[in-house]
Amino acid sequence: MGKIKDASLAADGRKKIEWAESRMPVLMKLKETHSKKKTLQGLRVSGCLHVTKETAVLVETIRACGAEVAWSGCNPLSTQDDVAAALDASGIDIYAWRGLSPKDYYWCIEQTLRIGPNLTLDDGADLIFTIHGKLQQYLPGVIGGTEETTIGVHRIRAMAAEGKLKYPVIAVNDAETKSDFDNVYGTGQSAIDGIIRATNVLFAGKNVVVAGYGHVGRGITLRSRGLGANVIVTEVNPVNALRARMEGYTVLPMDEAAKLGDIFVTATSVKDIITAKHLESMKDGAIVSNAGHFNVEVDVKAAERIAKKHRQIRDNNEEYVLKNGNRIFILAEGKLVNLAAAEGHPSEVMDMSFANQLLSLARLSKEGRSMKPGVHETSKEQDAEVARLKLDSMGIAIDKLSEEQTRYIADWKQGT
Ligand code: 3DD
Repeated sequence: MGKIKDASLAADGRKKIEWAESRMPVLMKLKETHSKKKTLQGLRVSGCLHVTKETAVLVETIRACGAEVAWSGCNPLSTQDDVAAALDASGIDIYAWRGLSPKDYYWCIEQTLRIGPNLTLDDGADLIFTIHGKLQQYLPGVIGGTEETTIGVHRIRAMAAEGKLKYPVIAVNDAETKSDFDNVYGTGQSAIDGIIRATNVLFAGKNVVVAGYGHVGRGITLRSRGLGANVIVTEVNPVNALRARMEGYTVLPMDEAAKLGDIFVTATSVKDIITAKHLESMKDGAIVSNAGHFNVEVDVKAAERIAKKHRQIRDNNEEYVLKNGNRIFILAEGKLVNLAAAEGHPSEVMDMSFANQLLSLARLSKEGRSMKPGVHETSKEQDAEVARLKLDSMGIAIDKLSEEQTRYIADWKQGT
């Protein structure tokens, strides 16, 4: 049906999916409820999101809820080929393989749109970009969409601001039970996982430079410090920079930090954060990586231009020997290191992100036709539902306000 790398990997992929299912209790609980109700019955869903074992659980949940599903990856290096094979073997229309060319990347997205989606699910907005551009003929059938990541929401907001967005899109990324957990604790662990798999570097005693102190930067700095590193933060946003300083991290401009860093991780959603001049001022042996969605934060082309020579020294690890003799190691071709050099976030945290995805698709199936084109937020009630389900799955009970306490909070007359 679709196009994958190697069908013989299906059995291995199925075991990885079963592993993920065992650690995604919230999504599995929602799957039980919504598959009985056939919440997405008769709808066609086109998805563009990293093909990992966790995404496979979401894809099979969407199908169990009655939808027809077509899927592609959202980064050339993040597809787990055994998982893609398992999805293909289970009849999912999947177009994804690790290492595909930019041309094939968009070809895959286009194949998923040919089912004529009623709902789109995106991570980085490349699918939304395509259906509003080359394949506009599929727009009329779309009820609405969702967006998984920070930069994707930025792009879609920019489209909406120019009046270009033709259907409602729910910003799943902005749900508290997504960004406060996936972006912080997920990336905090998975980015370091990717760096360690590609280098086996010791973090303790090293200067780790983190560019960007948003949700993702907060996670990476937290976990780097936990491993004994000395953390330096670079920022353009004065409030985020102040937060980093008050958290005890050194804050410097990148021009200064580049001279001190042993390990660099960019997490800004902006292009050209680490450029040729930074690479040329780095110490011999510096390790450079990106944790942002798009591979624009580290100027890899500049590295190729200024290096005397370069070679692959380990999986997902390229050594660049500069004219000054220093060796710089760029990981995963400057692509998102957590998914390209490791497996992405752990299942336990994707559990909440994808619970928000499913609940948002369910909301669109009910209300989407009456929602205006534009970016819509998830609700506080949805966050509470996801958090409650997660706490239940962890066996954690919490307090409940008494009626008297609820009345007190609502009563403005009671003062000192
Ligand atoms: N992302 C990170 N790990 C992932 C995984 N294991 N499966 C699917 C997607 C995964 C990226 C997303 O967390 C998305 O929230 C993002 O890019 O922000």
